[in-house]
Amino acid sequence: TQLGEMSDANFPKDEFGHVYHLGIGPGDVANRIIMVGDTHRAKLLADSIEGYEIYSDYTPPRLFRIITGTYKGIKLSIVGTLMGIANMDFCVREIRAVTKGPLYLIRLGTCGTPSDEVSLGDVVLADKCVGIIRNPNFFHSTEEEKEGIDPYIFTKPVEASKPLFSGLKSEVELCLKSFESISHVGVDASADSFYSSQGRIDSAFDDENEAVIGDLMKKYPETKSLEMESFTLFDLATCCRKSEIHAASVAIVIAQRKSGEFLETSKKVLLSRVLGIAIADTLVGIEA
Ligand code: R1P
Ligand code: URA
Repeated sequence: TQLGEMSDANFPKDEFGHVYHLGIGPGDVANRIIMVGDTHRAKLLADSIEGYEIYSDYTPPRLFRIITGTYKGIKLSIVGTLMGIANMDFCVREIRAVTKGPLYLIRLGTCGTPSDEVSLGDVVLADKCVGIIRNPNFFHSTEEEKEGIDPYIFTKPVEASKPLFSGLKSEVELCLKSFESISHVGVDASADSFYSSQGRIDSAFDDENEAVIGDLMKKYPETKSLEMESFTLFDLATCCRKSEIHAASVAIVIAQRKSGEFLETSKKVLLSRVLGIAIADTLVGIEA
């Protein structure tokens, strides 16, 4: 893709309709999309979904990755979104800007779990998401001002698209039948940091985060996953005014925060491949 000169400071596009950060234009991305944070996982899925015929694989200068092809005769994209709130925001808004009609977005992520009911290598399907935000006003206040200000803000929950969630749940349960892994339904908490707002202790920074996971579990006892993008995806999907966006999310548990264990890479890769196929089947199974 050759990007031209951008115009319009409000929503920059070039003369071909390419958007500024993803570098894609009309026709370059499908309305059914698998979203992953890791661009190598995007390629791994594209290579693992048998019968997926890739017709474009684009990495813009900002290093997102947009793979588009057909699966079972239906146009399907796999997008490497990179990590965090801002990157998911670029992806959802710029994909919305170059597509027409309903969008179906399913995120396949990795996550930590704060729950002792969930094991390494299990899978969490988010029926709703909350956000955890490190509150700068707390850290830049005097001791006196800090009274009544919380170091972390927990948002209200935002729900997954019900039909997409239930289709995804069936496909995920089916695909895990021959594995040790179990799928759980729960609240996903998407944090604005892998570290501070996920309760990781880092003596190099003033984070005041010893209580953040306990406070989260008090407020949302059904929390089963901790990651960094699904809340933004659900938030924007439900706030979209231009046609509908249906969003759902599933994550592989790679960090058990109570026991301190971390999943080995080969298991993460195997589960990614199997879940990628389950998500592709969910997306092409939708009657749009
Ligand atoms: C942090 O390691 C990253 O892993 C999780 C988090 O949401 C964050 O993006 O998801 P991905 O594996 O999809 O990137
Ligand atoms: N991704 C996260 O954001 N947190 C984890 O603990 C693991 C993956």
